Amino acid sequence: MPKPSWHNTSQPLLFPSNPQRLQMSDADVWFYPEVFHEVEGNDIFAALQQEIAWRQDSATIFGRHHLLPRLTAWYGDPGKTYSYSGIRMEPLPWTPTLHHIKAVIEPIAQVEFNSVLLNLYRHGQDSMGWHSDDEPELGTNPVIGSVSLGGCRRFLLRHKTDKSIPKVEARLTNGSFLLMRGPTQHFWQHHVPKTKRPVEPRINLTFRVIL
Ligand SMILES: O=C(O)CCC(=O)C(=O)O
Ligand SMILES: [Mn+2]
Repeated sequence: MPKPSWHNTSQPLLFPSNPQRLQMSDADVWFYPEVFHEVEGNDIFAALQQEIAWRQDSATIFGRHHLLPRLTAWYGDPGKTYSYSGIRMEPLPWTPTLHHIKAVIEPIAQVEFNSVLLNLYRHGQDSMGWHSDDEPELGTNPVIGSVSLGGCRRFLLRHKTDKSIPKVEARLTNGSFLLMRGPTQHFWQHHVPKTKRPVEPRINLTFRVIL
């Protein structure tokens, strides 16, 4: 199988593990169930749990501070600052584990990422509210490369304006990779709901290109 060129971003994705294109209008979303095998996924999870400087941030909503229902961290190239919900994050330098993950997913995404937001969902009550990854520093059509490790959580997408379009659900399993690109962030929001089911902790990494 020919290797995709770094510059040929219009090509469909040629890489491993049975990619599935999610059936969504106004969007370009691909799911790769097993970019990392289960054992490697577990090892990477353990390494990240140790080596990442996890922080408990709070967001300010209507003047009140709320703890985010998850731990977060921001890593990337120097100067790639990221702001959301009133939180400004300076990047920490790439770790060897992050370098490894980045090297695996970049040929799939055909993009060179320069930063990553990490989320640690400690238990089923940790979550992520509805949002789009559409901050101005991500440019017009952001490419978001999302790696999931550890416990499996539901990931839901809903169209922003056409309420007749049903929600789309993916189960983000250990070692999986979800790629969102093209107009997706203009038209769709996504979230990770809380669950009462017992779930293992989960780490999600969303690799991004900050302009
Ligand atoms: O945990 C996930 O799968 C989603 C994370 C996410 O949407 C984000 O970091 O912007
Ligand atoms: Mn997001």
